[in-house]
Order: sequence, then C-alpha cells, then structure tokens
Amino acid sequence: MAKETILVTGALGQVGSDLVSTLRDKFGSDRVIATDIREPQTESEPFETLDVLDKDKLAEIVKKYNVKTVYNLAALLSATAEQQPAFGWKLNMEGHFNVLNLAKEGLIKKVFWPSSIAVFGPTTPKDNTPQDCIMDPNTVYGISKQAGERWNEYYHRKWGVDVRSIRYPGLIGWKTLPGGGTTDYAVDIFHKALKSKKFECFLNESTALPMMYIDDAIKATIDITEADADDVRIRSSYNLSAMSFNPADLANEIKKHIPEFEISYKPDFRQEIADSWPSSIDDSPARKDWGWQHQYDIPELVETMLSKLKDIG
Ligand code: AKB
Repeated sequence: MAKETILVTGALGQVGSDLVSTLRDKFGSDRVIATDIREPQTESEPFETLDVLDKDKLAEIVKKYNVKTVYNLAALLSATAEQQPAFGWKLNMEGHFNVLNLAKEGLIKKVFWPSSIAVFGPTTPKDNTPQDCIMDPNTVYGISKQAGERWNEYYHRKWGVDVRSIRYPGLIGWKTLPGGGTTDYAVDIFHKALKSKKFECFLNESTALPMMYIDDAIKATIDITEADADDVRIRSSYNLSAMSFNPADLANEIKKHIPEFEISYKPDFRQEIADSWPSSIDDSPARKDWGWQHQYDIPELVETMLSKLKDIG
C-alpha cells in the first residue's frame, strides 16, 4: 500500500515555507508534497507547480502521490485582495471549494484551511475578542474568510468532511518577505531596522493588532490538524493568538537591540483595514479543546527575528 502523503498549497508563501520544512522534519520529505503557482527558487522536492483553481490538476496530484491531508494555504491576503477584489474572492473561495470537494468525494481524509482575524469587522468587540461574536467584515479577504468558515461548518455537518481551521493573527517570520498583508509592517520593520536603521510604518503608532511568531503559528497549524477529531469541537475556525502590540511597542523593543533605530508613521489604505480588526483575541477555546499554548512573546519575537536575519545576512 502506497504511503499516505500530505499536500501543501501556497507552499512558497509565508506560512507555507515554514510549514513544509516543519512537516518534512516531522514526517519525512517524501511524504510532503509542496505545491505553488510559482517555481521554487531553492531545492524543494517533491514539488509540483499547481494553481489551486485547476481542480483537475489538483485531483491528478492527489492521486499521483496518494495525498490524504491537504493544507490549503493558497490565497490573496488583505491588502492585495483589496486591490484585486474579483480575483481575491475567486482564488480564496474556489480554491477552498476545490479542496473541500476532494474530501467530500472521499479522495482525501483531512483538510486544514486558514481563516484570519480579518473575519471580524468594525462592530466586533475590539479587546479580547471572543470566539463567538458579531462579525461584519468589510474587506474582500475578510468576507472570503467569513464565508469560508461557514462552508467549513456546512461541509462538516452535511457530509462529515474533516476540515480544521484557525483564525491567524498577524504572522511574523524571517524566511519570506512581506506578502501583501496589513500586518506585514511587523515583518518589514525588521529588514529595514537592520538595513537602514529607519522604518516608515503604513499604520499609525497606536494601532494594536493580535500578532504571533511564525513558529507558534506552524505549531498550532500542525497541532490542530493532528488533534483527535473529537477534540476539534469548533468546525468553523478557532480564535488563536499569542501577543498584541502596536507599531510603537514593536519599535521600542527593537530599540533595545538597535538604539539608533528610528520609526516614522505614514498611514495608507491599510490603516482602514487595521482599524476594522480586533486589538486582541480571546483564544481560550483553542487552549481548552486541543491544548494550544504559545511560546513567543514580544521580547522573544524581536530577539529571534533580529538574530535570524543577521545570520542570513
Ligand atoms: C493580513 O494582514 O492580511 C494577514 C492576516 C491578518 O490574515 N496577515
């Protein structure tokens, strides 16, 4: 019997890059099929070029490698989707349906699909936002994530599809450059702090947002996907968080390592997106149901990011 394998879409993105390497360390490289619409710049085997909107190619790869678990990460993030609304909706929704339908048809057993704090909107309680609350997202990305969560629950209830999901906060990692997210100032700031010791932030200094170091996000992603199905009580998507900070908080922590670092503020269209999102998240259901625990707070985040980026030069 051929070994069961794992497929990752969007494998060259911020989450995908770290997820593939962590999964390969855990299960062996030959059991993790990396796919992306782009070609990899570095060795990544096994790799297949895949547009997640091409459902026939997706099914062909699933059958070729005996894929039984799919992490479907391919999507446009908030800022990019606002600039390409129709394509943002198409990619985020049709790509999701293409994978959910593979599970409904019995070709795969399990799906991980990322939601986001973007599902919340301007009328959502901003502080310690609860798992269940009013959500009226006003971005293409947020609307697609809210709709995707509803379809998660529908496919699970109607056809028993084993889909698991978490609402990612802003994610911060060093392996990839900022990828069109509203929270990506918190990635770019580290590159600029080391390169020029100056950073112009596209959000204002007091805009607090839920944030997480990428290693915590990857652990949560694998933990929920590997959890016993009975422990995954919420099938829309789980709130998840680690820390909450604003650009001034982050800059002050960086200054502890680079005293001459200077930040300035020039809010752009992404300020309105950030203003519609929570400042902090209550993720107690994830901690209770499947044992979520974060490891990185802001001091550890800053120390790790600066150290890793210095190492790669
Ligand atoms: C974005 O900023 O669009 C993403 C997210 C919060 O889901 N990082």
